[in-house]
Amino acid sequence: MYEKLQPVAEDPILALMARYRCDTHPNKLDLGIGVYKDEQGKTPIMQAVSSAERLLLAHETSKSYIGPAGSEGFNRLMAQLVFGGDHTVIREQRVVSAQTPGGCGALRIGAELLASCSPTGRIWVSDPTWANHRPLLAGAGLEIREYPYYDAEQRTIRFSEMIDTLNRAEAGDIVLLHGCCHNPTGADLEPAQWRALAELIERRGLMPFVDIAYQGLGEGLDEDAYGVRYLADYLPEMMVATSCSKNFGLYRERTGALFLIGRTASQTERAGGQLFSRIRSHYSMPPAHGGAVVETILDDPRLNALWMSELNAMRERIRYLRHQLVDRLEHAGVAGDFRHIRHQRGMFSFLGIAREQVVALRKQYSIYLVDSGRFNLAGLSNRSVDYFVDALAQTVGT
Ligand code: PLP
Ligand code: TYF
Repeated sequence: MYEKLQPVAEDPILALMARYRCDTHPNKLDLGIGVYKDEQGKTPIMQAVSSAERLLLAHETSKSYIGPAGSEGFNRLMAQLVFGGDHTVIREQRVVSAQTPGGCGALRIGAELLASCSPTGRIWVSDPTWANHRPLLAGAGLEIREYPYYDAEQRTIRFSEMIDTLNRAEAGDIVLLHGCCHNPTGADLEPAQWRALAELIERRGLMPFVDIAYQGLGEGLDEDAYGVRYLADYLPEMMVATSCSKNFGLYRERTGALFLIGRTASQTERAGGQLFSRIRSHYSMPPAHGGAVVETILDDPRLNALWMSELNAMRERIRYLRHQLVDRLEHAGVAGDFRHIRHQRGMFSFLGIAREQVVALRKQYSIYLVDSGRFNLAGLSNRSVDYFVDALAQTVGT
């Protein structure tokens, strides 16, 4: 039976990670996959996470099933983290939460439910967007359309073109938005742009689906949630996918959450039933461990403070590296305009170099970036930034 199956293209980002692991160059540099690294190039377990795991090991009493929604405590605390403790949607009981296997699980289940109720079955995604959005959303049966987002020449958001395109979307169409730290561009909407977008979404009868996978890694936990909180305030309905992979460093534990917001408490509850039914038919229920770690941290003032200080340190290191890199590129006189890297947010920016130059960096210097020229700032260190700048000077010229 399997002989009928055709070979399939690998996930380009995961493939890059595998190639990096096999590379033996002493100065090899992984700026590909979006994983945080420290000054030593390691992705450490956060101390708050290790402490929570020790507590769980000492006090956990059962591994029995928990149910399709996952842990009630995790869901409550995550809704507070994303929306803010006293948000209207929480007070009015207009949010149903589900613990999911990572942000990917949340995106897929959200898409499954939306595909069954959107009258058009269409979703608009930014051009460009995270490559994984396509299989996750189209796999659920949604038809994908693109709205203009990033101007690679000007290194700015094409906001008026984005608005013009979405103004032509049909009522019932879904719009996927990156809550913060846009992947792959690093270019985020400003508060005034979120407000204009909310007005458009309401006027056109569109359904927002916000993917917020990097809360706390841009400007701060509250600042990064401005857009998602504003939309939740302004609009009657929406869907939100979040992830604990980056801000809790729980990547392989597959920990995330999906939030469904409805018009009224009773409608939300009914839609939630449908959501849990989709979960049952996909994977029955989420893995427990990552969610238990997050719940333990968010529920304990001491661990919560430790986690926030670790998260702040990660964010500040990325911001420092953004400035370090641009300072050194400018000092070395590397050809090109890199100023956008200073003020963009999160792990990623585009370098703005050609694909051949990306390939040359990989072949000649063992420096790994995604073919588009997207690179992960958190993969750099004080030590490696000079190697990177020298390699760029050789590859693109001065
Ligand atoms: N959404 C975006 C834009 C991402 O970059 C990621 C991943 O890193 C995710 C969602 C979800 O990731 P995970 O499934 O590992 O939580
Ligand atoms: O864009 C990235 O690098 C991260 C990590 O299939 C990632 O979002 C990449 C590919 C993938 C899952 C996670």
